[in-house]
Amino acid sequence: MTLGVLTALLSCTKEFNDIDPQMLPGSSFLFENQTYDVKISHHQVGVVRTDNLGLFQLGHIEDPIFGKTSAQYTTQISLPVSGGNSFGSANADTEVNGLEVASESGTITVDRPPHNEQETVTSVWLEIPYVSNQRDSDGDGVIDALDVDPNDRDSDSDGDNLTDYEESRSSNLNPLNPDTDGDGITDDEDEDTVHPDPGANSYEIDLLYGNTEQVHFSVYKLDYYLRALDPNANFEEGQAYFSDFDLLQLGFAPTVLFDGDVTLDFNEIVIYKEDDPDTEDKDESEEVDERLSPRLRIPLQNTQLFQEILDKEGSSDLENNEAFHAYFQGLVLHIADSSPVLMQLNFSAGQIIVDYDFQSLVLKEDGDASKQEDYEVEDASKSLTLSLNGIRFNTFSQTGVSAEVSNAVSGNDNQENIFLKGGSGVMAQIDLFSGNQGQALLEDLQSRPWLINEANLILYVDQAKTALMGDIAQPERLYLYDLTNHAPIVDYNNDGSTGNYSDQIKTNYGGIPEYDDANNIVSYKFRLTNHLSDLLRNPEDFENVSLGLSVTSNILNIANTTTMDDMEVPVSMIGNPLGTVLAGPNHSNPDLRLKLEVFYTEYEE
Ligand SMILES: [Ca+2]
Ligand SMILES: [Ca+2]
Ligand SMILES: [Ca+2]
Ligand SMILES: [Ca+2]
Repeated sequence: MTLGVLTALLSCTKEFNDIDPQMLPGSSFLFENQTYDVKISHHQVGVVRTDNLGLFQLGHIEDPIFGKTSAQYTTQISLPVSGGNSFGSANADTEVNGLEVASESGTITVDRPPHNEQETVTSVWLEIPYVSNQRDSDGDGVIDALDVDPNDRDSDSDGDNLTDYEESRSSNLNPLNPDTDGDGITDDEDEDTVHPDPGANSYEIDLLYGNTEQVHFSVYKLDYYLRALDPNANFEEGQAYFSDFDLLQLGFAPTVLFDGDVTLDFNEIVIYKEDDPDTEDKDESEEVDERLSPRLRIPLQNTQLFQEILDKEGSSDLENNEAFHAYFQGLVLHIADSSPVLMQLNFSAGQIIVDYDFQSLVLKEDGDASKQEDYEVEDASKSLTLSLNGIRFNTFSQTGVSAEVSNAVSGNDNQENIFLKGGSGVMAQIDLFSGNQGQALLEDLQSRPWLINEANLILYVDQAKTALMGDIAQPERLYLYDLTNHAPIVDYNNDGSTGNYSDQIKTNYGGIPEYDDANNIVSYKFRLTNHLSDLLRNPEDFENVSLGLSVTSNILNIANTTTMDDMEVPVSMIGNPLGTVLAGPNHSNPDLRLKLEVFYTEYEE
């Protein structure tokens, strides 16, 4: 090795500018790494379009850095795709006019008399599933959240000396209860255990933040028509709904459907069959009819409003959902200021279940369908299921933001930290090779015979700052993108890695947390190897674009939404309420400073 090569190797941790190009070797291959300064700036999202989010939020979280975030949810409700205009067993026309069916020969084969079914609402429930998962990494039948060792199939989560795997495979043992049948004899000693509920499922509840024990919940009926098309765009474009549109505060949601404390239950909901009086030797009410994933379940008052829907059977107001939205309009969901909880629920699977009794007209046993007197009235019950679909949007407020975040947003910071916060919060801009000096450096690099092996941005969490945020979770994914074109970078597009969970998707591109032993997030790493290669090797085709950095609720969602100030931002950022504080390029701890790190091979052309 020549002296020149040795000097170059020793210089490799210095700033690039410090290296005299004369010192670089002209022949042979060298594996090197360098770091380069980056520049950051911040953008406040503020008021933003929210009717196009993939994930919505409801409630409040507060921390001393980003202040208080509040979210309210407004939604239309929709009739079922079929049968939304007909209740009970007969439609409105049959109820009023009866039903006559003639055979081909002309004789009457069905002559059902007119009959009012008198559909009467008995209860109304609002149900919204929690976002939940059943991730079981080791496949031992115990979900990760409850598994004492989620990477060991032979773990023994309930400590009864039988492994999770063998207990899960047996139909009469519960891997999460050392005494499955509760007779005082543990499973390993018990020779005749019977599992009392062999079909039971466990779930991990995701995306609930804060105090999740009891929540003061309110549901209001909307008295405002959410139009689908924008009259200012000649009804050719969808109407945009923004995060400052608060129909509750404007007085357009006057009718209370629920207002009270709800104790949250995170267990699956088991619905049993009704006992059939005809089978005397069997109690069907002990048989499971349906198992539902854990969900928020709220009994709605003011059931008269839903009675009115049933009374409109056959009316044009129920003819299609366009008409129904004009008539029933929708709901506003609100969590009281006094409940420090923020929920992201599976609103698109939300529903209102209207249970009702009715008088069903049925043909007597061995009756003749062509004889009116052979029909009789029976008590019956059914439900109408309305979905929380149609136009829906979040209303946000963000108050009490700390001075350091405000200063960063207005550019009066010293690049000590990067502040990221979803919803109406803050995103960051990262510029590589910025300014005249950066441009000169970039041009110099473009002239060099380098093969880029890897280029990284490692974003360290400023744990001293995030500790101030208390127990609020840190974001589980960040998104780095081409801010100039509001599109993914090439490294994102080229990464085909995929799976059911965020940390299995686009793993090479990155943005996935690294955790320490205490399970705190240490850093997020992005690889932008292809981005940098393009920039250095094909400068005529690739511009040195600004990069955007934000939190994300779904790394696969690359759609954008618009702020009131006409800035485009990733929709997935608006759908994540969380925030974090990262070390900036000028952080007080030099080891944590954000730099562009490049590993390359130098070769002779
Ligand atoms: Ca497991
Ligand atoms: Ca295990
Ligand atoms: Ca066990
Ligand atoms: Ca037992």
